[in-house]
Amino acid sequence: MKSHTKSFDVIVVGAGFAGLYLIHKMRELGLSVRAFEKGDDVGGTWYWNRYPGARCDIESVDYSFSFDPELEQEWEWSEKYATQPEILSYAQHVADRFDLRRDISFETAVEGAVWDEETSRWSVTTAKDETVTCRFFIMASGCLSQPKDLDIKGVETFTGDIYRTHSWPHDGVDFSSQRVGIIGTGSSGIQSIPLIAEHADSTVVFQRTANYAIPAGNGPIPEEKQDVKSRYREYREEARWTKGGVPGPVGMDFALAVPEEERQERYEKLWNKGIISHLSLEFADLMINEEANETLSSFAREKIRSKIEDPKLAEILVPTEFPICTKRPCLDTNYFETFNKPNVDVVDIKADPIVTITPTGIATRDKEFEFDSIVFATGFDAMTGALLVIDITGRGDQSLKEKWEHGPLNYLGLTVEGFPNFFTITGPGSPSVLSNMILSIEQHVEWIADCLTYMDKNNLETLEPTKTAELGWVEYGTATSDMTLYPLAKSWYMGANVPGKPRVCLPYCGGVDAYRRVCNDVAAQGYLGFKFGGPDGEQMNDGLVRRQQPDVVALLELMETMQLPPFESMSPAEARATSEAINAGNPPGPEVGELVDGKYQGADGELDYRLYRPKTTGPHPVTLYFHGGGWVLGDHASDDAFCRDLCNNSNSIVISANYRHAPEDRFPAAADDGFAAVQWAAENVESLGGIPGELAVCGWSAGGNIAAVVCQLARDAGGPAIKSQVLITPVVDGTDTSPSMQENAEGFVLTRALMDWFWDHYADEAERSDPKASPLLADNLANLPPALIITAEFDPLRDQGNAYAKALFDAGNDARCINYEGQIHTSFAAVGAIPTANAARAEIAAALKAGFGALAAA
Ligand code: NA7
Repeated sequence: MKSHTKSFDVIVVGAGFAGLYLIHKMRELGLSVRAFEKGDDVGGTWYWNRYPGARCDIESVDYSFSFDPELEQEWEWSEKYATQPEILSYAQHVADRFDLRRDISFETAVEGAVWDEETSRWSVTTAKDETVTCRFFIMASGCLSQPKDLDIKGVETFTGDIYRTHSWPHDGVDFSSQRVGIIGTGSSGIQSIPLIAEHADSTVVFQRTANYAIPAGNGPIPEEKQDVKSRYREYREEARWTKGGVPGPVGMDFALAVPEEERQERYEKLWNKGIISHLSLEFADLMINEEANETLSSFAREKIRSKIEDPKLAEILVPTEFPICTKRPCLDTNYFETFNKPNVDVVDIKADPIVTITPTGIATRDKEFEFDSIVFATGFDAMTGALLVIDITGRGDQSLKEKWEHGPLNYLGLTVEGFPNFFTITGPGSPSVLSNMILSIEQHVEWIADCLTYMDKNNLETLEPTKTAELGWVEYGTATSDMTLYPLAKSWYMGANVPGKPRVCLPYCGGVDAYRRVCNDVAAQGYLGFKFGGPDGEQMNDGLVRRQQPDVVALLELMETMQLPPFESMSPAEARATSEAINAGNPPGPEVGELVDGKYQGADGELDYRLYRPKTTGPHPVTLYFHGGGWVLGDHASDDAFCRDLCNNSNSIVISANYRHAPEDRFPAAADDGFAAVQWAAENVESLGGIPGELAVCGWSAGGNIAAVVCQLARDAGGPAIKSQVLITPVVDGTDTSPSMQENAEGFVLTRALMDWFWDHYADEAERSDPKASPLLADNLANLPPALIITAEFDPLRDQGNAYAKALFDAGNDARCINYEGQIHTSFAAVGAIPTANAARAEIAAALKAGFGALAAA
């Protein structure tokens, strides 16, 4: 690569693990590199945080570099969880081994950086008043390195000693014979309190929020990891494709679907393993469903309670304010047990707030405490603090601080629009703190190195994300975190620990595997979402790397790994068996008031139905529901979770009525059964617990087809009266060749080939233009019930759904269509699996409610 010798090709801020690997990697590319480091040695976090008990909460065999097999082999970790001194000496060893120190300026803080449009270079100034320039400016300044301000009144008046966990004296502190007050019960507090209390005369902990901590079970490297060096290559590769960057089991089943006893057994094992990155992965719903999470939270609470002798102290120390894992869970060694000592106490400062720090100690509202030392373990201005403390100015004099006033806007957590040739390692918007940091650091550094190589090969000088890509990524990140429980905690993940900080979920919550796929896809598509500058002018490669909603992406990725043969290659019997097997793995829906299975008289014999009754007092209106499955698959119970959800949300009795299936019973059997079902429901409404006259129809996919057809048949037959129709991604036109049919022909779950297969089983070509098969093609579309039609952006049936709504509207009906961006054909019925479709489900329920009369609404 070309090297600019007058200044540097690359300037790096920080000489922690990210900075160290960057220096090594940039050198490999033949670039000149200089790192600036505030401390007087390498190590970053592990240089500064020297408080007693400081350890990593990721196992040492995982929390280590993978880029050099020799380094991997020569280094020996002594414990499951390495101590701060051991990790620091590992960082020092890496620096020595690769001779990295010669490219680091120690004790030199970077204060500002300005992009120079003329020269296309960054001008970087340090606290030592030097100015250096570079082509690429890379922040490797850490996610938890900028301490939170000491935001407690009176700190400066205290005449004893003040210690802060993040900048602990290098020679240690002797607390013997001292009265010590400690503020903060995050990881730093929980790790240090037992050791401080071991030596101090008395210890008082000031706790604002009780925290979850699981026993670390530290000791020698666990048996199952002892041979890891002999299989490190495969082990590391496995780690790269996990959620948190640590190999381990991932539960595909749901906590709420498992018997209590089995759940407790699994939690017990999980607890004893002492690995925080495995906690939230035990079941698929732990981080997306509060009720599911509560099963683990309450298990943890009981474990914690059992360690504390004094029930009054237990009331204070047992965490209740947030779902487990929505704040980073801590690993502890004798933390809760420490409070059983007579000289250790805890003050609940939510009940008895700190009023001020005094010259001699801490005054709460109710009491004065005297201390020789106060320890602050109050945390960090996480993820953005260390980036914004430096005055970084991009194009058009815009500062990063201004740009991020309402939260960090960036692309992939790596690059920022308006800030060319600027990278952030493990920045907000990347998995960073929700992952094994060293693994994520390696991924970022290697991605940047590949990107710079690409630029070099293509004679490109500058790179910067486009506005579209940046906004798309921020929205994608928000949609991802909104699906989870993370926003429920007042955590530093959410920026909630720093007063005035924008409340956004800072890390990307989709996992390092999904994130790595995104970054790889961006690169594979010629750095999609970036614009490049160079001697040949600007090159723009605008676009969104992920166009579907994050949960849809996850589902599609999962299906890809399952490598299922397409339904259309199967016989109907095989397709039904496969569909049932898939259905069995779906999350269970919510509880309803009552569930009744029964039979009704279809057009040609008895058929099954399943009735879902709301928990509220009846009578209720009735929603007659028709399941999806292309007239071939499914039955009255196959959309169970969706029907439960619909019942609760619409406060109506939902009756899922089965109909005869093709190819055994072809057109118009399903439509005729649908009409028989609506007649039966209307006639039996009172005995079913419904309100006479309050009947709506709803259906998904082929069920949407039946619901639409039934409305036309009921109109033509002069009844029964139907209050409204809600058609979810319905099939309404068997002759459709619209753009959506073509754009989505190859994807997404419902393909064109599959739709053709369904039609072939259901109806002959000639029959497909019959309005009983294709309601859109009816001559008369007037006088139909009010309609809501739900369509999905990535559904072959999108345009026909939209066309039906328009045709109904044009014929004088109350009809509307809502197209949901980023959704696919199967999104809406997938309750629990596709939470981004919750808004659509709420809309469906609201439409049904609105269609029912005032009596029903009451
Ligand atoms: P954390 O996890 O942010 O913990 C900080 C603790 O300090 C937490 O208990 C806070 O209570 C408490 N705190 C912060 N400000 C105050 C004030 N003003 N008054 C009282 N208490 C306060 O930081 P750590 O250093 O422990 O750990 C950071 C990460 O490092 C950790 O997650 C691991 O990944 C490693 P709150 O919970 O906000 O009510």
